[in-house]
Amino acid sequence: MTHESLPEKQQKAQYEPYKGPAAGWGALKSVAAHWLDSKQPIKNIRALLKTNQHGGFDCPGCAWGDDPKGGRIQFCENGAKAVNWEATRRAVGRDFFATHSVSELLQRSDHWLEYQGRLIEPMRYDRATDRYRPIGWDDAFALIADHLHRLESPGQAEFYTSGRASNEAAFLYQLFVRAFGTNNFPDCSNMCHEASGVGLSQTIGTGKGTVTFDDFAEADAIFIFGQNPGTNHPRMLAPLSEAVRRGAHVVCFNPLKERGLQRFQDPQAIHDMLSNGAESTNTAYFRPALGGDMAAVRGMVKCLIQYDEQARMKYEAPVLDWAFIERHTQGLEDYIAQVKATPWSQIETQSGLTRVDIEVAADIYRKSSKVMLCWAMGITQHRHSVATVQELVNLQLLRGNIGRPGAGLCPVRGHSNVQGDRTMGIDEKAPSGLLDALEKVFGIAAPRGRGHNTVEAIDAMARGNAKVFIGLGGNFAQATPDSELTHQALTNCDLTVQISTKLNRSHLVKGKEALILPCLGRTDIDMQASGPQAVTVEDSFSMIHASYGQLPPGSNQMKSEPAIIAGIAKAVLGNRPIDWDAAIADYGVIRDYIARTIPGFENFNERLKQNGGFYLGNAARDRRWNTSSGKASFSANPLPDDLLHERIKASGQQPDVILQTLRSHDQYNTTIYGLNDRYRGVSGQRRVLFMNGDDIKRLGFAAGEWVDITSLWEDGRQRRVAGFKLLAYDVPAGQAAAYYPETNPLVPLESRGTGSNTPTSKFIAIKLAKSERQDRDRVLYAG
Ligand SMILES: Nc1nc2c(c(=O)[nH]1)N[C@H]1C(S)=C(S)[C@@H](COP(=O)(O)OP(=O)(O)OC[C@H]3O[C@@H](n4cnc5c(=O)[nH]c(N)nc54)[C@H](O)[C@@H]3O)O[C@H]1N2
Ligand SMILES: Nc1nc2c(c(=O)[nH]1)N[C@H]1C(S)=C(S)[C@@H](COP(=O)(O)OP(=O)(O)OC[C@H]3O[C@@H](n4cnc5c(=O)[nH]c(N)nc54)[C@H](O)[C@@H]3O)O[C@H]1N2
Ligand SMILES: [Mo]
Repeated sequence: MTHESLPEKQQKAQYEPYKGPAAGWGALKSVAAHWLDSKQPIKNIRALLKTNQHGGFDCPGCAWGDDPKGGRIQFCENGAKAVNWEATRRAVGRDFFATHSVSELLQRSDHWLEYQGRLIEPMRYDRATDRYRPIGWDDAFALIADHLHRLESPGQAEFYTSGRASNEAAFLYQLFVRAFGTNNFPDCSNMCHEASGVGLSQTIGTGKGTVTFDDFAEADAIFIFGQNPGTNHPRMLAPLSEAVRRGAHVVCFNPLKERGLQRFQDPQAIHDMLSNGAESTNTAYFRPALGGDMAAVRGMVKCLIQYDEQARMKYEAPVLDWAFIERHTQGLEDYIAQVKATPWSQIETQSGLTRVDIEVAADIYRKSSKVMLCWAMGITQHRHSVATVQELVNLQLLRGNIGRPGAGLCPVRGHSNVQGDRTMGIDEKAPSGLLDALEKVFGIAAPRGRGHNTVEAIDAMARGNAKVFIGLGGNFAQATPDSELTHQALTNCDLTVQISTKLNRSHLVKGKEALILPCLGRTDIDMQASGPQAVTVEDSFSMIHASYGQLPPGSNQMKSEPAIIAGIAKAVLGNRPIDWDAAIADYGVIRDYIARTIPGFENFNERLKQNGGFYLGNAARDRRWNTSSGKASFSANPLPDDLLHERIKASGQQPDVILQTLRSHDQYNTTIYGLNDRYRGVSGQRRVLFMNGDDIKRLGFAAGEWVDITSLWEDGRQRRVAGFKLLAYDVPAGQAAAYYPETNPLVPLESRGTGSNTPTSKFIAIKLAKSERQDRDRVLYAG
C-alpha cells in the first residue's frame, strides 16, 4: 500500500463555467469515482443502500431529514462521498507513523492527510523522535486521568465536540465532564448555527426549527437565505423540485448564483436527470450584499405593513394575521416603530438590493398563505446574525407563519447530529433544568457557572488558562478562526487528545503531550458485550432514529466513541456516577439514562423500534411559547449602523472587498475529498479567489493573477494568506469568496457575532497584493 497516492495530483487546474444542473448525471459519475477509490467498492455499494434506511445507518453527511415516504435510495452524491471516505480500506497505523515525523506531516495538505485512510490504533506523541508511537488503551486513559487530576481546577480543561457524535456518545461525554466539574463545552455549533439557537429561543422559546419534512409538500412559498443545498444538503433538492413542479414559489437570497438553487433536481429521480430538472417561473433569485439579509427582510416587512394599512383603509381583508398577533405575540408596537424608523435608503444600501427587488419578494410573501423560511451559514456567520434570525422570526409572526402545516422556520443544520448533541446537553450555558435533572438522577453536583464556547476556549488556551484539550471528533485546529493564534493556543496545552476517525491537522498542531484515539464511525459495526449496538441521532426536523453500522471495522484496536468516553471517565472518576462498563456493554442502558434525564425521551428504547424513528416535538410548532412572557416576541432590533466593525475601520485602511468563506462541492468542512468544485466550474485547485471582473480591474489586477490576502482588524496582528489565484466570477461588486479552511487564518478571533460568539466567517474585510509566491504547485498540494 502506498501512502503517496493522491488521484488529484495529476489533475490540471482549470476554470470553466458549469452549464449543467445540480445533481443528475454529473453527480452519478462522481459517486462512481468515489466508490472505486474507496478500495472496497462492492461492500460500499451494499453499505450505501443501507444509508438512512430503517435498520441501516444514518448518513454521516449532513443533518437533512429522511423522506418518511422515501424509497430504497436515500442518499445523495455527497452522502456517498462521506460514506466512501469513512469506509475506506486504507489505514493509518504504527507503520505509517514510523515513516512520517510530525514535522514532515505538517507540510502535507489537509487533503493528503485525510486521504491516507482510517486511524486504526491509539498513538502517543514521542518528543524524542518527533513521531507518534503506539500506546495501549489503558495507558492512554491513565495519561489523560493523570493530566486532568493535576489541574488546579476542572475549568482548565476544554472538552470539544463535533456534530457527528451520536446521542449516546454526547450524553456520556457531558455526564462525565459535568461530574468532573466543568461546563467547558466548546462545540462546532458555536461556529455554525449558534445564532439560530439564540435568536429562536429568545423569540419563540425553542432553539430549533419548527417544521418537519412533510411541510415542504404543503408550502406555497419556500424562501432560502444564505444556503447552498446543491452541495451541502443535496437531498433538499428533492422537495424543492417537487415544490416548483406543483407551482409553489421558491425564492432565494444568495449573492452567488448557486447552481442547485437555479435548477431544482431531485438527486434520486431519473426523470429529472433526463429533463434537466424542474425550472419554473415561480422562482425568484435575489443577490444581496454580504450581511445584507436583515435589511432585505426589514424592507419586506416595511412593504407588508404598508400593504396592510392600505388594505384596511379600503376595508379589504388585512394582510397581517391580526388574530394570531393578538393571541400569540408581544412587542409588535415597538417593532413597528423600529421598522418605520428604518429609512428605505439605509435598507437599499445595506441590502445591496433595490426597493423594487424587495417589493417583488414582499409580494410573493404576501400572496402565499403558507410560507417556510430556510437558512444556513450565509445568515449565521455574521456579526448581526442573531438580529437577522430574529428579523426572520418577525416576518413570520406578522402573518402567523409558525405552527401551521406548510409554514415555519427551518434553520438547516450542518453536521448529521449537531442538533442532537445540543439536545443531549453539549452546551456551555446549559439550561438549569438539565443540570437539576443530572443532579437528581446521578447525584452529582453539576457545575452551575457558564463554561467556555469555542472562541473562549481558544482564548483560555492561548493565555495558558486552559491546559488540557480533548476533542470528541472534528478538526479544531482547522475549523476555528485566526489559525495562527489558534495553533499557538493548542501547542500551549500540556495535553491534547483527539478522538478521531481520520488523520487531520489537529493531530499535528498539538500540545506538549498528545494522543490520537481512533474511533468507529457511523458505517462501522459496533460490537459490544451484548451484541452489535445501535446509536441514535436527531436530524434537522427533530426526528430521532437509530443507526446501525454495517461494515466490519478495519482493526480490533479501534473503539466506539461511547467506549472511549467511558474509558476516560472510569480512569478519572472510577465507577462514579455510573457503572461505565455496564453502559458500554449495552447502549440501551445509556438510553435509559437519557430517558430519565432529557425531556421528550420517555420510553426511548421502546419508541426507537418504530420505522423512521420518532418525532421529538416542538412546542412552538404547537404554538406553545416557552418564553418568559408565554408569547412569541417581536424583536425591535435596529439595523446595524455600519456593517464594517469599528476595529476594521480603526485599522485605518479601506477594504478592497469583503470576503466570505464557503464550501466547495468536494469537501466536508475541513475534510477535503478532492480539488474540484463542479458547479462553480473549478477543477484541480482550491487556492482561488472568486471576484467580480470589474473589481479585479479596479484594483489593478488581471484575472488569473496570483494574490496574497490580508485581512483588516485593528489589534497589531497581521493576518495573511499567500498565493491565491484570481477568478473572474459572477459575484456582486465589492464581494469576494474563497474556500474554508484555507482562509481561516484571516478571520480575527475577536470578530464575532453579537450574542452568538460565532466567528464572522462570511464577512471579512480584506486587501489584496500581488503574490510573491513562486511555488504554486506546492501551495496547491501541500498548503
Ligand atoms: N457536502 C457537504 N455537505 C455539508 C457540509 C460540507 O462541508 N460538505 N457541511 C455541513 C455543515 S457543518 C454545514 S453548517 C452546512 C453548511 O451549508 P451552507 O450554509 O450551504 O454552507 P456554505 O458553503 O458556508 O454556504 C453558504 C452559502 O451562503 C451564501 N452566503 C454567504 N454570505 C451570505 C450572506 O450574507 N447572505 C446570503 N443571503 N447568502 C450568503 C454563500 O454564497 C453560500 O451559497 O452544510 C453541511 N453539509
Ligand atoms: N472560515 C470558516 N470556518 C468555518 C466555517 C465556515 O463556513 N468558514 N464553518 C464552521 C462550521 S459550520 C462548522 S460545523 C465547523 C466544523 O468543525 P469540525 O466539526 O471540528 O470539523 P470537521 O471538518 O467536520 O471535522 C473533520 C474531522 O472529524 C473527524 N471525524 C469524522 N467522522 C468522525 C466520527 O464519526 N467520529 C469522530 N470522533 N471523529 C470523526 C475526522 O478525523 C475528520 O478529520 O467549522 C466551522 N468553521
Ligand atoms: Mo456546521
